[in-house]
Amino acid sequence: MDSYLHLGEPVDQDKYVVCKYRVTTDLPMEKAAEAIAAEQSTGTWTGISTLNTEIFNSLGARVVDISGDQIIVEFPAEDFSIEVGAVPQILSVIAGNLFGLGALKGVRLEDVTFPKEILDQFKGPKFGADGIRKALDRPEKPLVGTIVKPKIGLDAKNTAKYVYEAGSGGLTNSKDDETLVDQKFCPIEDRTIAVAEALDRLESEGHKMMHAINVSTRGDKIVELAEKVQEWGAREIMVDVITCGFGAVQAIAEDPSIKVPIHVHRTMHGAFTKDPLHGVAMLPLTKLVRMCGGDALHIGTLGVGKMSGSTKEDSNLTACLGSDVPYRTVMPVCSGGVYPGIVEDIVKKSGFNVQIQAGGGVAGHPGGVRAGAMAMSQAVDAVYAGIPKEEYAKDHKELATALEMWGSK
Ligand code: RUB
Repeated sequence: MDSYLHLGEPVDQDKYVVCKYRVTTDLPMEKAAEAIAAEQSTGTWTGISTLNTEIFNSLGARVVDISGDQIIVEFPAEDFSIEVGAVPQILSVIAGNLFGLGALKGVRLEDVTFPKEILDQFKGPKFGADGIRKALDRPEKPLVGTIVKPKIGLDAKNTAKYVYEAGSGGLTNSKDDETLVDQKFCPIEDRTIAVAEALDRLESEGHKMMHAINVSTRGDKIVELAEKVQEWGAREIMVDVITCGFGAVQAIAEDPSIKVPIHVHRTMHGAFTKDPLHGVAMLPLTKLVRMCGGDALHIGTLGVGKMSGSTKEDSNLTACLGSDVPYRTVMPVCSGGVYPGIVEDIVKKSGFNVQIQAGGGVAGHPGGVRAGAMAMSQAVDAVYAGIPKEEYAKDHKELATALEMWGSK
């Protein structure tokens, strides 16, 4: 049988799923790359009598480039399920057993591109960034939101009160946090109804706002729960994509009965995105969320907020907004340790097509939630108008208080 190494051959993005891995190993890189290509396609740790040339040539993965610790492996499109949009099987190929190979100290999936025949199996966002903007009547300015804090503990009435105050302070978005779904202290039905009333009240006062209700639950119940919260008045649904699975986002997005956007939280991603030498980078996950129909997705704070991250997160932004795939764009959400003083920095990196949200950076304002929301809105207004925040704060006292309290970085 031939080798899995095809170094120097052109990368063929029309016929292959092309993956970029970063590999740490004591083996010669060619051997390590071959081990990955073999394990993830037609081989295993030893030669096998059942593998013939026809199978090897048509389905074997091909290592087409090795540069330093980075390797490019392409997988024939035929290695992937003909079942429409089957992410579990895709992940088993591109991000499966390879992580456990004992001969490798570390492997990280950094990027992936899919050929058209696979992209066409997916539908992408039903609303996307533009749909969310349209629903909010906010065509251009960055969206500005909050995560209701504390993340657990408020009852339905106080959650709705928080949302109302946030909206009356100018926020366009709010959301449940990742650990709140349907607990005794805040049943999802009561919360959804109370929040819907708060949003209706805001709308009757001339302000449009969305709140994402977290429906993250077991696979056989999640679409039903999404349908229920929609009936109870939810204007946006939230899904924790890593804990629920990509199929959960896809099932909700593709269900014709669901007529509201999906906000995708990525809790637990740090378990495999954080180590620069092992795991899966956020970029491939962002691409999969877009394919599966997420309308808004957390992408980190471009190296600025509380969760670790780096300017490499720029590529997540591009994966949300780029025009290289046949889907609507996804609203990138910068979240995690955000407060008014860093909004300018984030927007300078992200551009205006972004949702910036703060939990502690709103609820921690000494003037309360409404004042905190005003400070965040003012920070966005300042950068949108091209006015330095310190200047803007001179006649916007909520922003001035926030800058004084938390500073700029
Ligand atoms: C926000 C918060 C969110 C993070 C998750 O609260 O904790 O769950 O955005 O991070 P706060 P990421 O504004 O008080 O920090 O989006 O990076 O997954």
